[in-house]
Amino acid sequence: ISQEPWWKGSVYQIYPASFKDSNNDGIGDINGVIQSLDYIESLGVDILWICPMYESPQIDMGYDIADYKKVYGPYGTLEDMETLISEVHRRGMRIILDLVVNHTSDQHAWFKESRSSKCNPKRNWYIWKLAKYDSQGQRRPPNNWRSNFGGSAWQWDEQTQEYYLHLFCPEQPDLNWDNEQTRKAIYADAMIFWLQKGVNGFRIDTVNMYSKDPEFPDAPITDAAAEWQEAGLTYCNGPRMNEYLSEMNDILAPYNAMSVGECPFTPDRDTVVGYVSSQKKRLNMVFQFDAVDVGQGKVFKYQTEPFAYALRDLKDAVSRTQGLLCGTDGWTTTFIENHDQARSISRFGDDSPRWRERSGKMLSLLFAALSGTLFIYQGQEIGMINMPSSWPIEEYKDVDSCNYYRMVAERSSNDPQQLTQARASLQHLARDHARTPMQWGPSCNGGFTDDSVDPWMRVNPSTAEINVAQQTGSEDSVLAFWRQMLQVRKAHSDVLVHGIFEVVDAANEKVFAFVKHGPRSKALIMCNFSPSYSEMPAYPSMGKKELVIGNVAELQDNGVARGILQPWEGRLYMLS
Ligand code: TEU
Ligand code: CA
Repeated sequence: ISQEPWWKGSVYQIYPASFKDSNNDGIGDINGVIQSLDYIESLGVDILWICPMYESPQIDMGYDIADYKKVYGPYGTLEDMETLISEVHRRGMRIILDLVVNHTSDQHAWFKESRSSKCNPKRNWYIWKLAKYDSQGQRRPPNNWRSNFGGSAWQWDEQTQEYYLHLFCPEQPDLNWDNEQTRKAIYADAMIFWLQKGVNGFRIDTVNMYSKDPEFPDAPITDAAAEWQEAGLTYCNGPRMNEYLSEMNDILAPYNAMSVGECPFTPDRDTVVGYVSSQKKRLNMVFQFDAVDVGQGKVFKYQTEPFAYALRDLKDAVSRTQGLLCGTDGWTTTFIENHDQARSISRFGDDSPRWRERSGKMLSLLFAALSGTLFIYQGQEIGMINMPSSWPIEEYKDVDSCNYYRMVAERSSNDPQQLTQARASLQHLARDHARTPMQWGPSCNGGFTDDSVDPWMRVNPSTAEINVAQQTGSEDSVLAFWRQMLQVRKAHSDVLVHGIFEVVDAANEKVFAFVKHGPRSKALIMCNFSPSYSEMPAYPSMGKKELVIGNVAELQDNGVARGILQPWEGRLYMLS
């Protein structure tokens, strides 16, 4: 298996602002990552993914880049990045960066030029359009698209009297990929500059948004009461996507670099297969949103009450992304957390003190038994959970959360009941839950920064019980389980990393069971998504059945003989 491409290994994702503050200014930094490399290596991961650490006004936590070739001051310097790259390599691991090139910051020199006048040579580097006028003569944007962070996706520019497109914040203007000069500049600054410094590839932000339909058509109306419509299906996967991805691949290939593209709003399997097929040479793999979208609202992701979801939906989501390996030459990914998602234990497990460890281990067992490249998000390996419900709304810092809350306030004229509901939705799903500082130890700032300092986001008080220091010394911690699970994954990679997924007893509302088919053997995985005892689904297996790993100690297990799973129990058997 050693001739396998290295990018089929496991990835650990780092959010620099919240990982480790090495100089006690309350903000995580590159040095903090360097200091933690032994810890990261000890998990058994192969690749580090560093979220944006570039120069940025931080309107969207660095996904608004002002200079691709500079490092954001509070995070460190270019030299720190060079040290990080070589220290990662010295440990036999690889490092990938976030490539955010659908948009820049409005503070990027390119945009400053572009907006300065209609005849500036960079005018065409962004997407500028004339206003429309309605029957009353009112100025209107070119179409009805809603931005990902709420409001119109078009911003009026007084100086030059045109609108520019921003699929995210107004401070994140979309680049015009149809302009070849722009693409060349993107490749030079954002890709080649870093590849030459030794980075091993990129996680590519919103990769399927680069090419837009040149007609910029209105999106279908899904929310009749609203002015702006959800438009993802309209603006994603435009006509020149494949061309652009091939071009990017030509940049990456000489460096043997990895590419994983974020691919929201793509229900069509053939489109995805086209992106990840190895023979087509576009992307190595993509992140599909199927699993992390389970339980989110259809019109607004936060509008979901009640917060229940059907286990069937999670099974279907996993089946779809795992299915990319069936009958194709493509590759896939497996993950349930990242910096844009609330904590998985709080969403899909049970974050009460009684069950959080066990349900966290069960989720680890499930997602690390799936095929594709595995992504683990910082803090997931110790079972971090959502922020406490007692925290006031002021503790939410994410632009998406803040915009959503403000929208509800405006729409309802501050109706207390609706505000309470919005608050509850954010408590369940906000991106902020992934962004509270990493919990290294039990002290009040969790060892992320000195206790005398005010960290940029408040440390989750659960750090008293959920932290690296405590779990490092314990054999049955969530951390120990993840390490073990990563070993199991490596030892049985033909089945767990490469195997073909088959769901068992799909209709079962409590147990998520599946088989992974490898060339020589099979694995059977069973996870009880409920706080009560559940029967193991029947799976006819002739030969030997060996329990490889489970999250309930054998000794206290008296149910197995009767075919019973304990609350939140997960088991992985090898069948031969
Ligand atoms: O996310 C893009 C994306 O499609 C969404 O999941 C987005 O997080 C969601 O619509 C917001 O609620 C990427 C990054 O991962 C995210 O952090 C950035 O904010 C975004 O792109 C813009 O660069
Ligand atoms: Ca710092």
